[in-house]
Amino acid sequence: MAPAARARNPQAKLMAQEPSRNETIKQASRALRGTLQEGLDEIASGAISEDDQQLVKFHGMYLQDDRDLRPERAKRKLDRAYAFMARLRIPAGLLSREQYLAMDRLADDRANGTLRLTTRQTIQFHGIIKSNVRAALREVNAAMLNSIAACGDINRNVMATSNPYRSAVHRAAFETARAISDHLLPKSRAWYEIFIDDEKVAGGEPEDEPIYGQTYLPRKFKITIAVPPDNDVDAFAHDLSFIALAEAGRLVGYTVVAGGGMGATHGDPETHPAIAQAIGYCPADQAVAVAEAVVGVQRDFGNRAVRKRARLKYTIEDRGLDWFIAEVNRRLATPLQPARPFHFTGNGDATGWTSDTDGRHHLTLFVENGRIADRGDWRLKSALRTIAQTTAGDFVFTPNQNVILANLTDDEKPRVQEILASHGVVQGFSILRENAMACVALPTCGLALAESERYLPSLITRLERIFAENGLADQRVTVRMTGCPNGCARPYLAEIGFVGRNPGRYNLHLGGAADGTRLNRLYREDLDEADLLTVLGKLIADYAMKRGPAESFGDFVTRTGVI
Ligand code: SRM
Ligand code: SF4
Repeated sequence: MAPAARARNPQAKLMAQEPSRNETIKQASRALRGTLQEGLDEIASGAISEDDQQLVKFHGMYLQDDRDLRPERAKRKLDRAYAFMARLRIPAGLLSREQYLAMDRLADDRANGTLRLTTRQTIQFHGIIKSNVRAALREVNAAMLNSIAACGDINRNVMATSNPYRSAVHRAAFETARAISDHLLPKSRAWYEIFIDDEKVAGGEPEDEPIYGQTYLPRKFKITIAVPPDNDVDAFAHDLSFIALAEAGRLVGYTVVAGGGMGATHGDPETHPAIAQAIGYCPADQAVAVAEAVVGVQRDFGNRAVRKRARLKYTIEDRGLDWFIAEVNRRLATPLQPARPFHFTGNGDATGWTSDTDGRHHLTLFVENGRIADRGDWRLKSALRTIAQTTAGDFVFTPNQNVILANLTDDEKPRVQEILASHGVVQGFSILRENAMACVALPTCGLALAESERYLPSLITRLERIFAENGLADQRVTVRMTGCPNGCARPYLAEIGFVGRNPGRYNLHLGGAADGTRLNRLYREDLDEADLLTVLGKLIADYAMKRGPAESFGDFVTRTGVI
């Protein structure tokens, strides 16, 4: 095509661009093997090659280093303190107590002694040194778990509104999450071969990948199932979400929304967060087919040249929603029907005890920023271990980094209460803290520009004071912080979002909806703590005086034109 014609046609321009380096790595990887075997066996360094660092993500791991130790090690001319982060695939966040106990042990024996609950209903381990990687994954495998495709350019862990024990509809949503997760797993046996010592595939030939092909997807891909009125999964933040429609206590179908995503880069207007848009409705038994069709469109049309523009949200933006819906329908035996209405009331977790109609009890336990550890008098890790050892309940991880101790009997309920109390795990946090989330950031995240998990708790203490001084101690407001603009704690959907810009400095975003259906907007850039508190102090005082009845903070700043 002539250059002039190409300039008028952005897609032709895209196709004319060279594929990114990652595309070449995937293509040459023999279904995600690369030289990972050799790299793990090599003992001279705690790291692996750069190409293998990209491939190991498909197996649920990242090579990281302890950034706190960087300056001192550099001074002493030492290599970085390398270690791996491993993320499990746990569809809808459900673990048996035996599985939880195995992961609790693994954290102590092979990682840094803590478990990190993520914003996508799973566990991360940090600090696994190279010589421990295989042993760690063998323990994961022995517990009937894996980390396959937990990271990488592929469909990740599938989320669903928490706790399948809550109702038949929740159970059905959970089953859908599991079915989609299984269906979209890669066929490659590389994970078993490299880490678990599986037999080599006959002739060492790479497997076919009927859904993905040898270059998998252009970028990560994320799916959730939401059961209204709860939007705990933040359905609009992901590439693809299914919003359940229930009739007479049965899940009958899903409104499908696509093209959400949080990631952005400071100062790059080509990148931005986006909320997913409705593309139609499907009966419940077609959800897997719809997921495969949407994945197929993104596989074929996603941007494989510029990784920053490679998510589904940009494919839809570049080609248009109508084109996208038509392309999805072309791949389905039965086209999508018009989207059905849905109503959400919030995107947080309600902490505390609930009981279901079978007389079982469930405790949603607040875990600050998802970190399960023993710290001083707060011995959460030991408490959860003891609960797993002495009750028969399950563990459900929530999209808000909390844990539900689920399916407990009448006898077990008081035992759980006793165990928590005797380990110093008393709840009763402010509603502000319970609705706050921070991403991991420093010291492990290689992309962090500022603190997040280690800083948010103290900032919340200061904000609690401001809310209390204004008579708003019981006001629910979502606060989310990330150490960089990638958006791992979904800060652009929060009523108050802090996005790391520089050490100790954050962009302030305001105006998300309390039910997660509206993006917030950038209000002020690069503020330190003193400025953040001054700016927010004034806005919170205004809110206390001028808000409408039951008006949320996010709605107030939007209505009054603050942003
Ligand atoms: Fe994330 C990259 C942690 C949920 C958007 N994310 C990372 C990495 C792996 C850093 C890296 O690439 O080197 C972080 C590892 C930190 C560490 O030390 O553990 C990281 N992301 C996390 C977790 C653990 C945050 C948490 O505190 O819970 C979450 C793990 C989820 C899981 O279990 O799978 C996590 N990440 C998210 C979410 C939220 C979600 O999906 O609901 C998002 C925004 C939604 C989205 O995908 O658009 C998110 N993470 C990113 C991005 C930006 C992607 C983009 O489209 O631009 C990156 C950077 C990248 O991919 O290049 C990233
Ligand atoms: Fe790291 Fe940024 Fe994600 Fe936080 S938001 S975990 S700093 S990539």
